[in-house]
Amino acid sequence: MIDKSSPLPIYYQIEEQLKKQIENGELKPNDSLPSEREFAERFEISRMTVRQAINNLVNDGYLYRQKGRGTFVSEKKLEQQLVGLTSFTEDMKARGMVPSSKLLSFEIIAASEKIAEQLQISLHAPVYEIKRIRLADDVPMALESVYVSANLVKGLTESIVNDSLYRYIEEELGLKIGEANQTLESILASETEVKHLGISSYSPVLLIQRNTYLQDGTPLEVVKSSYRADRYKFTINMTRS
Ligand code: 16G
Repeated sequence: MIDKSSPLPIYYQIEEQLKKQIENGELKPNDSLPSEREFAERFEISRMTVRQAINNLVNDGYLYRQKGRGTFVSEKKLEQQLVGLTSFTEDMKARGMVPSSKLLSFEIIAASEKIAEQLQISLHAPVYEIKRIRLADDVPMALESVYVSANLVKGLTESIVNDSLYRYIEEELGLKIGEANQTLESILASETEVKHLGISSYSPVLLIQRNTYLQDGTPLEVVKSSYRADRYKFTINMTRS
């Protein structure tokens, strides 16, 4: 399986072979990999070469290591198109997964200067602060904090936000969601994110900040979400003008 006379480096050949096995399902999520020593013996190559291939695959997210247990195949990342303005519930249902939320906090607070400015409401006006863990098929995917004006999004309850906020806003309140601005950046997970997302310390997370507006331009929500970088991949389609 390894061609030592090929101009392609051996570590690269191993990487490509493992990737192929992961992509065609021969190796499944959470399958364990043979040890570096077994690999090296099987292919008659140095352990250094095996380590290089495995390190690259770990860095690219195909494999993960567990201290004292070995190396395993990662779950496939969810691909999320950055086009339509969709809700978490819609995104998960569209891929046949069951969305759910674990409510961490739900309260009315007085708008801080920053939130008041973004929602264009007066300082200390009532604002719902909703903190949820968003899960797909019972696996935590993101930690999300949403701020909406209590005078605009009236009558919110815990059971509504345990279901879908966008569904309530559109179907029950009849408000028309128009557009959103969003930024996406990579950060290191905080202790809270590590705890609630079940990821290891020092993992990266994808921080998304969204400001959503109604069709008439009224600011609707200010959102901060941390998505698991090991489970999410965002895709964008671009057209050259
Ligand atoms: C998504 C949105 C968030 C919105 C929520 C509504 C991002 C980064 N955030 O998580 O802005 O509040 O969906 O979801 O995409 P829901 O209708 O399922 O409650």
